[in-house]
Amino acid sequence: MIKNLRTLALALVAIVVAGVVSAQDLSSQRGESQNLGGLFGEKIDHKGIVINPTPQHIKLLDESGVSISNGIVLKGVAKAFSEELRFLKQGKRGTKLAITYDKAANEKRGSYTLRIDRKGINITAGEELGAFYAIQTLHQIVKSPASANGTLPALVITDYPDLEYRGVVEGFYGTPWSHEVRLSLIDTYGRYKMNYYIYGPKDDPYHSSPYWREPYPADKAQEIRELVEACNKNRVNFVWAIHPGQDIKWKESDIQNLLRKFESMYQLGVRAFAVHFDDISGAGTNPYYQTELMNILNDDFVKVKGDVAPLIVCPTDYTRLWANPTERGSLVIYGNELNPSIDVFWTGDAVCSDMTPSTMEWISSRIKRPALFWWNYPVTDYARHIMMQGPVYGLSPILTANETRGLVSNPMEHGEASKLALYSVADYTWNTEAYNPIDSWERGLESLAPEVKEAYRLFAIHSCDTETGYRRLESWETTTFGFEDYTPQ
Ligand code: LOG
Repeated sequence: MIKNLRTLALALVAIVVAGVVSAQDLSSQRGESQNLGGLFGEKIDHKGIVINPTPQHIKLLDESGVSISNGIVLKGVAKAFSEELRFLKQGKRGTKLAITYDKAANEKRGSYTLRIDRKGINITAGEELGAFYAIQTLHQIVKSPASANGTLPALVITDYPDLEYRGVVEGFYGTPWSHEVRLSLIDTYGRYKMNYYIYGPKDDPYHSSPYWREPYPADKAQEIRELVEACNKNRVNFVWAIHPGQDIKWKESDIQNLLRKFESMYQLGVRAFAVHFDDISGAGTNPYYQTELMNILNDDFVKVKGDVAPLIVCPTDYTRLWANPTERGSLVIYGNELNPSIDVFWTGDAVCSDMTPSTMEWISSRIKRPALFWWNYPVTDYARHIMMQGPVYGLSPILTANETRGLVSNPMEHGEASKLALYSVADYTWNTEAYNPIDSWERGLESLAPEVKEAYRLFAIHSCDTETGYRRLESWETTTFGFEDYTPQ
């Protein structure tokens, strides 16, 4: 009887799962790379000072630490950051915290120096953004085990981001994130110095067909307004993307429709835009028309407004899997026609694949600029029964801003459960050379679930692989049931 009930329950689950998958079955496009190797790194002893993303340089000073038990006194421009510094007790007595701007120190946008010594806490930054990043670092030092007794370790951190784009593209099929989850994620981006949130959920009908021409209804418009505000607070660029290619008419009327839609988004506070031509068929795929449209949007919108960021475009040929490699291919046409200020997405040798020097070289030489990597990880819209909790790996540690504009991760429709992967995406994009997948993963588990880290880790280590397409190493500490013995059904 019990067995029958169990069989019935399993059958019901199977029906539900089958229903979900067939709603948007992407498995046919998964005849691609089967990567398993490449996971490296080991857990490091951070001596009680845990900072994510990993700073470029940390020097411990040979002196006693700085007490914050009596609170801190904000000096000079630091007063403007009292809200961001609310994790510290602020008053008229205590340790001094000063922020100084030094334009010469701004070779890389967002650079800063944080010095904690007997004179107090001193932040030097090229500009406001660097000061914000220094405060995120300080916050993590305050929460680190080494500071548990109310005394911060004496140290100097000199830091800056390696890549320009560090963030997220909400670009998956399936239920778009809820407003609450988006707001919570945006705070996470701020905490880990990620600076881009590209909004492009495939199943938002006002982003894609059939309603991309229409303005958002009032309640949804209000939500977008709030997302922009939350991003501004967290120094994240909110990029609103449109996906018009399936039914676009290459006529003046649709150019006007696009400009009108952009204007309505501008009114909601949006100051950065992208156009996605992925996953379409028919007339919309024409690379001459695509690039001409982008140039018009650049001339008639971006330049006219004056306060809008450079555009981003996702070509239809966004992967080497089907891109025509020749001089007559669409990517060379992009290279010749597209205004050089416009950034171009690339997903690599396959739809879901590693970011390697060779794939970046392949695309950049055609589009005549470094590409922006759209990383299809930890997205699971092609394997919806999986919860991706493994280490983030497959991202080359030798890539620099010369070879790529940066990387945005396309996460799972489960926003909260994507935070573990995003923790490490932030780590990699800030400091590519120091990136240590295993250590980053261990820190991520600890920071997300400090009270139940071991239980979370046990679950996570056995919940990594997609079982199809972009394979990921799983259960690697298990000796009784080796990964290589597993055969996907
Ligand atoms: C879509 C994306 C989807 C992803 C993973 C791009 C540029 N577009 O094959 O929306 O989440 O694959 O299934 C895609 O990757 N197309």
